[in-house]
Amino acid sequence: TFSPGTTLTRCTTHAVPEVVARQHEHLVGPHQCCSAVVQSIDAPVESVWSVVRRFDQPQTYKHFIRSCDVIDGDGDVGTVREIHVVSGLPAISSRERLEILDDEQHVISFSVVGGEHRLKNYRSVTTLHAVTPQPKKLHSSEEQTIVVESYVVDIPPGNTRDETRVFVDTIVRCNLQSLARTAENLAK
Ligand code: A9S
Repeated sequence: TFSPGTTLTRCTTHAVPEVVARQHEHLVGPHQCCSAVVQSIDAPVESVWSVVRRFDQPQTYKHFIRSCDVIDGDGDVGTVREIHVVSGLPAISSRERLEILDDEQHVISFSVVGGEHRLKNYRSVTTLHAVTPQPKKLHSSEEQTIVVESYVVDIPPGNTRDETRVFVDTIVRCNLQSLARTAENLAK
């Protein structure tokens, strides 16, 4: 995985606090690209986390996933799932390993370890951050969460860095917008 030209890259392009940026550093090889998507959600961090932490049920908010089976493990780090994808994407299935599940810091990370698709060596890190409400607005319904999701992936043969980023950013943005709707409805 270490090859000449591999750099430790901060994948957050947005201005995020130092503690957040540090969680989104990835080793990025010369034939890889990385990026990050930020989404704000009108729901408390624990509501959002209750959805995000379910490695066995990504289809709750990831609408490109048709089904998910746990192949190995019980939901802790090392658990492997196999997802099947809806039609219309250049993919059939993906095998994914849970790398980080931190219930205190609200961090989840998985890596792609197989499957029939073009995103080889995909790895993402998702972190949740509670937005401290203004003192006068101290109602639970007004608690907000910021989600930061960064990833690194091999640039597929025949594609450019930009094409890869546009493709993956679009999927991640769709997932996080759907996560926002899901968590906001839970909080109601
Ligand atoms: O599932 C995620 O969190 C993020 C992404 C980018 C997933 C991508 C994907 O599952 C498809 C949606 C099927 C698209 C994989 C691994 C490959 C694709 O081509």
